[in-house]
Amino acid sequence: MPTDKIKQILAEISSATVTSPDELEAYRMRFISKKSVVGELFAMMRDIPNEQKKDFGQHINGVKQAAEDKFQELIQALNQGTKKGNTEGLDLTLPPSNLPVGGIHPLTATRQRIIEIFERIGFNLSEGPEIEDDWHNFTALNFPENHPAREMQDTFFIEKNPDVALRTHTSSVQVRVMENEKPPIRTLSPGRVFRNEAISARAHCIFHQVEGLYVDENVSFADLKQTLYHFAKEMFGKETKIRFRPSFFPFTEPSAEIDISCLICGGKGCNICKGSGWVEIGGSGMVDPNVLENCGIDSEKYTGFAFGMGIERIAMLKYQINDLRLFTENDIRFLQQFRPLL
Ligand code: 2U9
Repeated sequence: MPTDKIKQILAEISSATVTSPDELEAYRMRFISKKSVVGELFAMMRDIPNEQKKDFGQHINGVKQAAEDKFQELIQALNQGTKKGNTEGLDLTLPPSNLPVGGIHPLTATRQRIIEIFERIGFNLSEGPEIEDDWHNFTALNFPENHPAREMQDTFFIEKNPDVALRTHTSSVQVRVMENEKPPIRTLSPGRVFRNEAISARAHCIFHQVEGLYVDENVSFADLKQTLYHFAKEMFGKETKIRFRPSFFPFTEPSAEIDISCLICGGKGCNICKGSGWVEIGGSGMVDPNVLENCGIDSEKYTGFAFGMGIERIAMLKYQINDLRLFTENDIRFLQQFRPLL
């Protein structure tokens, strides 16, 4: 019987002390865990002659008990030490290690950058309700009575009431600004909008828009072009070019879609811009005089330009994201890519 080994382990157990959780864990590993020295004693059992097995068994059970009793004693001593303020070796000024660091969501970062760019050239921010009435979402904006956007399949109406709907654009916020303020008006309205669409890689029923409005005397299409050119260069880089394609919206006349030169190929043509060298970032135009009048602004004296962009679209171009659903799925593998580098 390995009596010497047993004696030596018992002596080690009885003299053990710990001053930190790490030392307590080291004790547990040496005397309690499966791979401990006590575990090794149990493994020796099979080589002990049968007539000594009972005696040896009693001895090693005693060692096991002593190891466990001592373990409880050490836990208590360690707790007591901490309660009494025994902080020796503990540096409370050290920063915590391995704290998980979050990142800014790409939509938030994009919205913030857009706001920053327009605020620096004199636009203020305006907010308004997400649940809107027909006047602010459609009628004031010159939508004809029979416009398809007013249909149930395009707009979320609340309790089937045709006068209460989730706003389909943030232009409704700017109608409210024009109703309540006198020109000059230079305002930016970012916010959530809702359209009754099937969710796919390119469309969602809830998305984010930012719309801009500038109303004053002598505001011209040249001002619109220069403002959006400035935005494009600030947002996407100095070399970015911009072009306008004629379009139609009920609330602007003339209207134009805004393209920027492709960020990937610089305009040469690639699969992102489908070979055209241009990618669309939003729409714009001169505010229709009917809209100014609907909001109590004299269209003989004042003119204005307006523009709208999808924030998701801008973020997708900026960060080369190819599926809109990634923004809302909260997949940590996607979000982690926007963590700050430490
Ligand atoms: C007022 C008058 C006019 C805002 C404008 C657009 C053109 C436009 C789309 C871009 C992509 C919406 O998110 S999107 O689907 N927007 O094309 N928006 S002009 O015009 C206004 C706004 C307010 C009072």
